[in-house]
Amino acid sequence: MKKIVLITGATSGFGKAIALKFAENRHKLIITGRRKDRLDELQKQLEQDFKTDVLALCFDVRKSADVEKAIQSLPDEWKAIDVLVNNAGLAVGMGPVHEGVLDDWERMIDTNMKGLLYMTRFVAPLMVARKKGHIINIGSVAGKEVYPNGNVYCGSKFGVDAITKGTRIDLVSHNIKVTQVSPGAANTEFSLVRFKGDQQRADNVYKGFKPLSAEDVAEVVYYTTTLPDHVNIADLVLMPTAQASSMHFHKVQ
Ligand code: NDP
Ligand code: 8X3
Repeated sequence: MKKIVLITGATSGFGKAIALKFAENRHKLIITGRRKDRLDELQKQLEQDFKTDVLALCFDVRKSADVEKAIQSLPDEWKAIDVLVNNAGLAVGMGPVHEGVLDDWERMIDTNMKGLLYMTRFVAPLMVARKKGHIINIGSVAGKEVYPNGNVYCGSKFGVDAITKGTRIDLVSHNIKVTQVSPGAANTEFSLVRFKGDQQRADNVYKGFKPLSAEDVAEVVYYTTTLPDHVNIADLVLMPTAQASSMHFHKVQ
């Protein structure tokens, strides 16, 4: 059955790969992000390569009024969202808490926690009304174990972990699946964003081992949507084989 799948942060990394994976399987897609040029390009690619219906919505998940407007603007036939992938997120900076940059903290908390909450707040009622749906939150190993200098990013992902559990409890009586997928190190634009455009520093993160790819994560996210109605993956942690915890890597230089 064709599903309507809404993916936040589809302009890059996991979100883009998840969009491609669902399109490959002929589902209808609502792709979102802030970079309109990338959204337009992806929409064209998905429509051409997979002949699937795609709707692109350009907005910032940190702005609750814009999130509400975007969801309200959906034509009725697109409001029957089957799967919401709350993927948009970022790390900004990395350093000890006493030297923390307040603006970096705001961006992480506002995007990773509040943005995810706004999306859920405006999409979940549509699912509740239909008595079906699946919300997939992208957490992180950083939401399972804190690592040095990761303080606020880790905190925001521990927040995602708690919000996912709470959402699952609140929506269980409405027949809505709530899943968290928590990846380890994956080579996307994540580190480039974290290190504010320093490509060399970003590349160093993935030196000496084979990180996850965006496609690896997309494969797992897609898998969680292929199970029978009565089966829900509550929490799934995936890491590169060369990673054992948020701090332990087997690197060969
Ligand atoms: P990328 O930087 O490649 O992608 C991040 C996406 O989030 C982009 O599409 C970006 O779109 C979107 N985004 C960021 N801020 C906003 C915002 N305010 N409003 C709307 N969209 C936004 O990184 P990843 O694909 O790696 O990251 C995706 C998710 O996975 C994040 O939640 C991240 O924390 C998590 N994660 C990443 C891991 C990794 O090692 N890469 C591991 C574990 C979890 P745009 O800029 O166009 O708005
Ligand atoms: C991203 C993975 O380990 O860089 O969430 O925090 S990590």
